[in-house]
Order: sequence, then structure tokens, then C-alpha cells
Amino acid sequence: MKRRKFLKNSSAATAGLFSASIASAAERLNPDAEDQRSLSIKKYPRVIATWDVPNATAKAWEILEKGGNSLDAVEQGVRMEEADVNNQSVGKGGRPDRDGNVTLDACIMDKDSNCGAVVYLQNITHAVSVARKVMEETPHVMLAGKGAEQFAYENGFKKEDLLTEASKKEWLEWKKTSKYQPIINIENHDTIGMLALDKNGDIAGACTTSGMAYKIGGRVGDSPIIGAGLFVDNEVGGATATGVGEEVVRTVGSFLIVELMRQGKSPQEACEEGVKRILARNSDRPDFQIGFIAMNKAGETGGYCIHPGFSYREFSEEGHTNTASESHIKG
Ligand code: SD4
Repeated sequence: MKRRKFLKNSSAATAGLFSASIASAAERLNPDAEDQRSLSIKKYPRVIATWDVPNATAKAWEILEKGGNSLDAVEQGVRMEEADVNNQSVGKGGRPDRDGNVTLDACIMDKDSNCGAVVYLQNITHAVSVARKVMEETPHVMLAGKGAEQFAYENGFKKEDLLTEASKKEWLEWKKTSKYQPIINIENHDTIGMLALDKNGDIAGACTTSGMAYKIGGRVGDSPIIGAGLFVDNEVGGATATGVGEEVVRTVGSFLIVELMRQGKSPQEACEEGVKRILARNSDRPDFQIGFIAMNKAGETGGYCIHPGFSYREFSEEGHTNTASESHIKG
């Protein structure tokens, strides 16, 4: 039986068991399905990233447009933010922990589910590239702290002081009260999670951050944890997160969103469900921010957050846009 006919027949025969949304998602995720609608949905190459990071998405697009692969696109894209000292949530210039140390978390994942991560990395700007080296040059997935730093030096990365004057000044000011109280959308904004689909329709993702400002020394968030801050599955799509990492870890947020897409939800619906899952565990205190973005294999995208203020950048043949994310709590 032809695949499309099977989908139609089964939904008619077992209404309720095989919902229309699952049928349409199955078609959406199978570009080779005999369905003109799904064939017409092929919105790639495309890159999407958390927050308004035009330099990062433009860099990734430059690679995708030339036919480069999604892994190079996400690595080179997020490196733009790591190098930007004015982004105080990523790489050089990131806000320090409570002791004044800038410590970075990053991960990367490719179309074959290979992945690499570094956590609590100091003195190296491009944590994402160290993560890629871990993925490609070692039998491991994650390196931490001194071991990660040593590995980076052995692979040619240079030692740099990541604490800028601006971040140092803010930290010294913070020390006067020493109150750990992340502020929605202000503190830590711009942690970058990026997903790219290349001309071949292959997906990759990267996520990099200096983590929550003034955290306890040694704290690791969601961003470098595969499944939490980032997850891609080349059969389905990808998702990545920003915000208070502890909450994303508790729900394995990005993996959850990819699995919801596998079950039939659109990227937008999956992000909304991911945020609602987190809120269900925090009904008494939704006073923190989480933002998710997702992209499926057709290049359809979505984003959702708890509080207004989160946005995401996309670059494709349709143009370069910054979209204000819908939020659970209205402004
Ligand atoms: C963390 N998720 O370390 C990161 C912080 C972040 O926007 O994304 N801020 O928890």
C-alpha cells in the first residue's frame, strides 16, 4: 500500500488512535512521502539561534549558503558570540562565578549523533571548538575543568584572560551584596544555542555559555549537557535552550522537545509543551526565564519561553529575521 494512502486509511479506521496531528507530522518528517504538501515543505538550508545574535547567524549562513555542512556552520556561528566581549554570557567577556572566575560550558552535536562537551573550562575563549575536538579526537563525550583546559592547550588553543574590565566591575559591585538572584532576560541573556540544516538536509547543533553569573564555583548548567541544553536527531530535528539551566536539566528539555516532534508535534507545539512541562513543576514560582527553540527536518521552526523578552534569529533564503518569541506569561 502506498504510504500516504496507509496514513489516510489508518486515521479513518482508527480515529482517535492515530491522530491527524501524528499523520501530518509523519508526512512532514518524510520528505520522500508521496504527498505534494510535504514535498513543498523543504525550508532549508536554514539556521536558527537563541536571542538576537545577527553576527552569529550571518556567519553560519555564509557557510550554509556556500554548501558547507551544518556542523561547521554551528561551530563558526557560535564562535562569533564567544569572541564578542560585549556579550557577557558567552566566552570572553562572560560574567564570572562568585569568586571572579569565568568558567565556560559548551557542547556540539552532529548529524550522526556524535557529540562533544566541555564543562567548567577556564582561560580558553572558544569552548565550542574544544568541545568539537573532544568529539572528533577522543573516545569521550565530555571533559571538565583542568583536564579540559589541558586538552585544549595540547590541541593548540591559547591561554587568555576571559575576565574583561566591564565584567570585573559588575562583579565587584555584585560582591557588595553577594545575592544570587538571576534577573529575567537581563542577567545572562545571549547564551547561544544554534541549530543548522545544510543543503543536504543534515542537522547539527551547538550551545555555549559562561553560565549563570555569580554561580557557585564549579557549577555546571544545562548548556553543555546533551539532551538538556541541546539535542539533535537527524531523523527528526533539533532543539536548544536558554535560561535557568537547573530547570532545563530537570526535564531533559531539548531531548523532550525532539521526542515530542518525533511523536508528531510541530517545532512550535513541542517548544510550548517543553515550557509547560517545566512550569508544571514550578507552579509556585514561575519567576525565572526559560526559552526553547526547535527546528525539524523540513526546516520548520518554533520558539517559546516563560516570560516575554526572549527572541530568536533565523537566516535562510527567506531572509534574516529576529522573532519575538511567544511567551507563556503575557507581557
Ligand atoms: C545556564 N542555560 O548556565 C545557561 C544560562 C543561560 O541565558 O542560558 N542564560 O544555566
